[in-house]
Amino acid sequence: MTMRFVYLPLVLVLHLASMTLEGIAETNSSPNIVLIYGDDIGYGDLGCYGAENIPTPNIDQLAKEGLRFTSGYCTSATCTPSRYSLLTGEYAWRKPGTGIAPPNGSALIEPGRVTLPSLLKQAGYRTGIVGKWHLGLGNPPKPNWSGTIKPGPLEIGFDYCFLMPTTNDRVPCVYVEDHHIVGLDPGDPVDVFDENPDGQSTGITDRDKLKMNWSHDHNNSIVNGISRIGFMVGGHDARWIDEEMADVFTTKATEYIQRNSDHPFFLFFSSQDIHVPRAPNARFVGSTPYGARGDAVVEFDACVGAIMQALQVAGVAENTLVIITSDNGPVLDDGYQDDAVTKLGEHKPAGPYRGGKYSNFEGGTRVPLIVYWPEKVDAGVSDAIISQVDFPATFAAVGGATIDLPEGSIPDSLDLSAALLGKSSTGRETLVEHAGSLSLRKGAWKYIKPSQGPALNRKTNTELGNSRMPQLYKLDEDPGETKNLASEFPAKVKELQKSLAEIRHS
Ligand code: NG6
Ligand code: CA
Repeated sequence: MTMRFVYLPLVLVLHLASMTLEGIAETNSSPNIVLIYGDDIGYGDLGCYGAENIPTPNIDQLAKEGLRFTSGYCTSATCTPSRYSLLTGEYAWRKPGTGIAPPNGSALIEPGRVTLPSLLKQAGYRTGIVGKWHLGLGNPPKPNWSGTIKPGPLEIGFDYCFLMPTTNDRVPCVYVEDHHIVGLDPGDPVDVFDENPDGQSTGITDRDKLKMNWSHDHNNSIVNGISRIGFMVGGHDARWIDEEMADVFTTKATEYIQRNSDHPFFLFFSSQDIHVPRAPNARFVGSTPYGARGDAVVEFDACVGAIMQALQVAGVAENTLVIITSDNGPVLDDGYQDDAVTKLGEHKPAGPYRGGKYSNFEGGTRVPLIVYWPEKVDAGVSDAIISQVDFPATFAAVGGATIDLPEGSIPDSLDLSAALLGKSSTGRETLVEHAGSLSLRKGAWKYIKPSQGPALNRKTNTELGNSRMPQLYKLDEDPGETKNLASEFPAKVKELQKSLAEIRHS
């Protein structure tokens, strides 16, 4: 497949091809693209990013033979907005209502909109997602859980989905394949509520019977011995077993690869690891000194190994672009008592960075980013700044998408294919980071906009980076954001404030 451009009146033209990419398109049929997305995996959680005592041999191997980024970012310090940005190419903070989606949340991405999968579909790809969704399903007031669940991924460009609908700590605890709950007995329909509808036992009434105790919230319906956020009724035969989830997703991903190996495909493998409740399979329990949190990273690594194996078996490993990254930074106690805090020891989940999930500091959004494509990407380390909001334009370029974009499509997405594939060391000039406030990174400088939010998330013990005063940090000299230079460099503060305002209002 070759790269084609269609210039139509009244369409935005995405500037896709550098010479290098045209070269790729000439010599190569479109690569398969496999995006492996971790949940809450921090910058410092993988061996190749400095973690000790967490064996991640599969990922480390890809990092060694591929390209490892030091400035790869998700757009936001929580899941739903990061995923929204990744799929739409629009910074989520532009769109109200894209915060953490509740159990009954409706579809957040409008059907028919140009998205990462729709662009690849247009380029002739088959497009599938396996794993966590958390971008809402159905129309208001709530998804038709026991009927046809739509709109969802299939209405925004995926042609196959096998989903965990929200998060593993939220109901409903069932899998959804295409438009239906898997294994649902029609005589035992599923429904989901904010309030306890039937006086069922909960994490509060039956706390002593739980297999994993909660620490805050997470004390509603009990499924598989673990209490969750929200109440579900029905679907007893369809309920998942947390300890099997990674295997279920890996099997579905492997089958997807096998089914589509004769055709270019895009697979979004969206793992539940290492989000709470962390319940890795018994095979991984005890494989790190850090309890379930460390063991879940090892499980994630094993999923990566299984997917690479499936690509080998299908005979497509050489011409598949594999990207590994995460949806937000790390957190220890996110609602369950699972030893993540007590067994932390010397481990630094965010590496050298401050804060973590929910934080404006770098720990919130600077995440691992590894790119592996044996045919095209040389081994190395890149300091180019790349955001996941760039994935739609970038993957479209790699996949040779015909670009026919209605105005306003993927508005914040830059084609950084040359940087992603290691042909250029130049990434984004400016990057907006999103947590409680907004921050702007420009080169080594980072400005955090003043906000009224608390400095500390007391539940998770995360430094949030909120301050009523402007903050300015020089990340090359002070990666840990310890020294606020705002009063020393007022002109730099002004410059970054102006850039941020321009981007916000563009
Ligand atoms: C928060 C939950 C947290 C986690 C998060 C979503 C509370 C107090 N905390 O609201 O446990 O579920 O939502 O995580 O309920 S994310 O990675 O999907 O964004
Ligand atoms: Ca997450």
